[in-house]
Amino acid sequence: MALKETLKQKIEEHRPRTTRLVKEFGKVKIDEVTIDQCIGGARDIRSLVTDISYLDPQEGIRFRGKTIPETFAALPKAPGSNYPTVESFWYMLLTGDVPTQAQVDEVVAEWKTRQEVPQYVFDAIRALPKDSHPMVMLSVAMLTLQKDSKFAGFYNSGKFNKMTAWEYVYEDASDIVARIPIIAAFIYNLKYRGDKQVAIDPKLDMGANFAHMIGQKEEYKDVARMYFILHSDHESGNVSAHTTHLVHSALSDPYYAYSAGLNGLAGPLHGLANQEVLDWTLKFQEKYCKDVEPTEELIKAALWDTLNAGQVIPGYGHAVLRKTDPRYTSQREFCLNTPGLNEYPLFKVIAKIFEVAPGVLTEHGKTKNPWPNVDAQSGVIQMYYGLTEYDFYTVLFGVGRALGCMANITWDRGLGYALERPKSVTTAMLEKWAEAG
Ligand code: NMX
Ligand code: MLT
Repeated sequence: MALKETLKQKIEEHRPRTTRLVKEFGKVKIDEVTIDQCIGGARDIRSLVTDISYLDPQEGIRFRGKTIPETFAALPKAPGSNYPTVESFWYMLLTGDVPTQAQVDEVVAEWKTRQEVPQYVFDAIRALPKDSHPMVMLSVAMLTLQKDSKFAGFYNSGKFNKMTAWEYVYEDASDIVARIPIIAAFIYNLKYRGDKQVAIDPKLDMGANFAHMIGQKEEYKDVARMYFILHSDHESGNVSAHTTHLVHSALSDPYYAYSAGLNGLAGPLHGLANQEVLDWTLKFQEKYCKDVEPTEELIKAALWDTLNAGQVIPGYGHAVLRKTDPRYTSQREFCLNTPGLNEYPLFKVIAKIFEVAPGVLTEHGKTKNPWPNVDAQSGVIQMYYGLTEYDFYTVLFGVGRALGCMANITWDRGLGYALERPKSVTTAMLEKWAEAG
């Protein structure tokens, strides 16, 4: 059965569960809200539902119930590779099932039919100032594509129907995940390779084709596959996924929704942290260890300099996680197991920071989680493979994150999730409740 048909069956099977919960158990309490949560970014309040992934504070992410090692082990591998294709992962995110090789081949073939990016998208990107941040270019590209949204077309057709609306989200979502690596490669080539554009290779899967289009070597194909899968989803409350969900809840189409999600990803406390990590580490190397090995003392001094200047240590801490991010561990293992990369001086610095930073952050005493997150380890791999333009790293994150955000809003529509509209209160109300205890 084709992916869309399987998904249709899954959504129809799932709908009665959601209906029953609302009708029969709608008033069962699952949480309560305190004043500090209300002022402090709604941290930990249980108020979103997704089955695509779940983040346990101690264990880290599970995609459709699978840990990262389980995910990589379960999915069919790309030809000649130890890593699965992004397409196979997309199938699993959407359906919850591990696809057969034949099902993967179908998705790879389906994406090929969706990959052609209209010329007006490239024209719009070219019209931007050349020194625009690449995340601006990616976000603008999403908005430029909006005029051809199939979901918006369905909404405006006068035949809009809540039961089938998800099918049009699926169409836009699939177009976005198939096209976003092509757009990202265009941006990369425009900004950093003197506009040397490379045509799609129709024989390659998504990750391999991205590597091909940005002029990368063979080994980078697995880096791209691993990177996009690891960055795909982190349950629903993170800024990019939540923004995408929120915007789509107004029935804004997937292009509007994901452009908004990307704008959130571009913040330094979220996806831009991968760029910040590289910037911080290279400046540290330049200032403290031009001709010497990075010692524990030097790293401690640099960390304290940053903290004393009132800044955060990029790549460390997390709103939910309370242990080392398994996405960090997975990428670290990739580094340790890759000859050359495991001896790369920048990897040694990153590894040394991992030894020192948690202690310093604990002594500093503010962060609830002194351990590294995904962004602390992703950039060094890119640098090693020659992708040195680190202001591009959040675009890579955005390509991966499209998978999770698009799978989520397809299901949002399938299950008819409501317009998101939490209630706000005033400070005076909080003060009154505070006095009343
Ligand atoms: N360095 C210094 N201080 C920190 C750090 C850090 N890495 N992490 C948290 N704190 C501070 C935080 O600023 C806050 O200070 P204050 O009370 O003065 O406002 C205090 O510790 C308590 O914060 P937490 O409750 O531990 O963290 P929160 O949930 O608010 O924020 C992050 C989570 C991820 C925004 C925060 O840890 C951070 O800023 N980390 C550095 C940026 C980063 O790596 N972001 C990427 C996250 C992953 N991603 O890809 O999105
Ligand atoms: C993410 O991948 O979205 C980040 O780790 C941030 C989060 O989960 O809040």
